[in-house]
Amino acid sequence: MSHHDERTFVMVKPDGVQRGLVGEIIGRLEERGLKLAAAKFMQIDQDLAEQHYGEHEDKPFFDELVAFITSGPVMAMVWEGADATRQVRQMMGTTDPKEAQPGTIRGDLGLDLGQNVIHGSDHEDEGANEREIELFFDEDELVDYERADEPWVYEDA
Ligand code: DAT
Ligand code: MG
Repeated sequence: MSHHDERTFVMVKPDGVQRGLVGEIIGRLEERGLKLAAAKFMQIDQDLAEQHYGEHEDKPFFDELVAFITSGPVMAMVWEGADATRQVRQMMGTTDPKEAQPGTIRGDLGLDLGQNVIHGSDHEDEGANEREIELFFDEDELVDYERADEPWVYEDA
């Protein structure tokens, strides 16, 4: 694995799907130079939602969070690239879109903490990216390939 093979789990949440933002979000990640490694348009069931948000099970907003993420289809994806987990988090902006910087996905596309458009693995939570990828995808669903522009994104590609 080269240094630009880090993978992270990204999901357009039900509000983003309903608002027609899937293409916009995929476009931003693609244009950055990140590489799509897997994608699944799906409906999350209760069990998967509770596992995915397990770290929040004791929070007062847990039930609301699970209800929201199961309320409609999501676009679950794996994106790959240098420092991918942290870079996607920076592109997402802070959790509350009202505090997120303009230029970020949440800062440009959202206004409500409970409907903040996108999920991305937390780079401050060691191994969260791999855990979340495993929860949503089988190993054989991850596609390994070269993007034609890689030498123009990475100097050492
Ligand atoms: P992030 O999605 O930025 O990783 P998180 O993991 O702390 O944020 O929380 C998961 C989701 O839960 C978040 O995207 C929106 C919701 N959430 C977080 N804090 C909340 C709060 N205080 N009240 C209601 N919903 C909250
Ligand atoms: Mg989180």
